[in-house]
This record gives sequence, C-alpha cells and structure tokens, in this order.
Amino acid sequence: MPIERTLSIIKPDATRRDLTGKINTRFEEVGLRIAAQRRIHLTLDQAQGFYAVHKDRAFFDDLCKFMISGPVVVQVLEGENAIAKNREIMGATNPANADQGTIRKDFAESIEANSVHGSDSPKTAALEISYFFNELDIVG
Ligand code: IDP
Ligand code: MG
Repeated sequence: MPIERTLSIIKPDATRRDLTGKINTRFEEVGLRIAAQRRIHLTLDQAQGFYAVHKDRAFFDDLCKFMISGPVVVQVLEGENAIAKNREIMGATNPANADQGTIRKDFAESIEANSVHGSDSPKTAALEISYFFNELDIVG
C-alpha cells in the first residue's frame, strides 16, 4: 500500500464543541499521522476558493457561510492509503447515511455541518494540501 497524504479539515461545528482531540484520536487509531496542523479562521474568499469545485451547487453559499462561522483545523494526514482510509473513517456526507462508528455518524450535526472534510483523490489531495501548507510545514 502506498504512503499517501490527504488534506483534512475539522469543521466549525466540531471546533465549536471542542471535538478536535476526539477526532484526531480517530485518525491516529487507524495509522493516519497528523503531519501538519493549523487552527485558522477562514475568510469568505478562502472558503469560496477551497470549495470552488462546488460553486454552481445550490448549497454553495450556505456551505461557505458555515465554513467561516468559526475556526477550523486544517491538517495533513499521512499514512498507508491515507486518502481512501480517511474517507472510510469519515463516513458518508450525510450523517444519516453514515456507517456506525464513523466520525460523521458519531459527531456530525447535519449534511452541511458534518464535522470533517477529506480529500477524495490523489489529485485533489495534492491541490488541497498546497492550498494551506508549504512542503516545509509537513513533517511525516
Ligand atoms: P464530502 O465532504 O463528503 O466530499 P461533497 O459532496 O464534496 O461531500 O460536499 C462538500 C460539503 O458540502 C459537504 O461535506 C457538506 O458540508 C456540504 N454539502 C454537500 N451536500 C450538501 C447538501 O445537499 N446540503 C447542504 N450541504 C451539503
Ligand atoms: Mg468532497
């Protein structure tokens, strides 16, 4: 299995409830090392840029408003098969459809306020990591 890096974001609904530590434990328990991490408050421009792929979706404006409603924790996770492994432990976008024991099943408030983001492919991971981190910030 390849060692990969993926971009993770702990979203405002989770930072508001101080769930960063509990969520980070989920990553470390499955062998995803937190190789970089920063707590920031996104600007509207930054949120819109990050989610540009969704700019034509009906939920785009609300999603960007939600993402700037409080701090987020942006992080690089590193480990074997990190991209797919993170998506697996995150669970489905809508917590109502998420498997038992996943982060979204256990912590998400709604389909929008669903606690975590994770890159969905190697190409997206590289792009999303470079949106927030320099190579020198990442220590695996
Ligand atoms: P993902 O985060 O599971 O990859 P995406 O389809 O990429 O899901 O959507 C990005 C984010 O947009 C979701 O995590 C969620 O916060 C929000 N979102 C997606 N679909 C909806 C929706 O139907 N209503 C409201 N928000 C949504
Ligand atoms: Mg996505």
